[in-house]
Amino acid sequence: MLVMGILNVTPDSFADGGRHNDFEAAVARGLEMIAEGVDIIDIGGESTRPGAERVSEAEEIARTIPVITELSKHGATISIDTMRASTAEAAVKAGASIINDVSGGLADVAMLQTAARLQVPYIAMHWRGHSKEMNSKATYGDVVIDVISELNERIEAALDAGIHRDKLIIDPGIGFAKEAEHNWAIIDSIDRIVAIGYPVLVGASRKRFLGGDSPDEREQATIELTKRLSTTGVWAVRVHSVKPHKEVLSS
Ligand code: PMM
Repeated sequence: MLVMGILNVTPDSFADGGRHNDFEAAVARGLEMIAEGVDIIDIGGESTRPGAERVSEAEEIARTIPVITELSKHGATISIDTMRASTAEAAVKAGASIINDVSGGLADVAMLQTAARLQVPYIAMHWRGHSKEMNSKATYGDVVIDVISELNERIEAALDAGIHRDKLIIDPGIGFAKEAEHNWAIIDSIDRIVAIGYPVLVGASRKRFLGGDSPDEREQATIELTKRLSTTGVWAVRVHSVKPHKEVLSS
């Protein structure tokens, strides 16, 4: 299982407190992740925290592109965490080689065709709406069945837009329009998401449903979860701390 390291270049990221919000700090953290053996660095300039305001395209590009340019010089495999086709395209030109779209093509009508044209791997996440409205959309009949069916719709849309089958990766969108019970139900049935037949990415790192009273407790819970997922056929986990995850995977 691969480890995707999170590099949020945002001043308001809930999980890292915005510590990496400037270029120098972001590059330093990226280099540290490379030294720790990260497989993919996921660079994002827009917070998707519940309730978060959107940032402009210009701001998103200004935050992410210089960091991508610099870290790609060091041989890192980089994904761009964006819902915008324009940002995705600028990022790929700057050296990113994977598009990570939390909206699965729903936020920007140009995204799927852009990903198809750029011919890079495309991660389609299960998503029901922007951060400001997603908490009100956490209603499911059977969450696993509903997520699978909505992911299948996004897979169809991606294939129709010309994304090659081999370039598609799916993600159940832990914490996006989901209550704690929904997140756990998906994790308990992750084999059914894997059975859809595409590589699966899981992003649960330090998210609220993990419980715990401190960031430290959530970090421990994240590492436990990585260990659990490593035997399920999941392709990669998207995590804040690289080293403990690499360690738990090699132990
Ligand atoms: N979660 C966040 C941001 N991007 N991308 C994917 N593919 N999957 C996720 O679960 C995901 C994501 C929000 O978490 P963060 O603010 O800690 O980065």
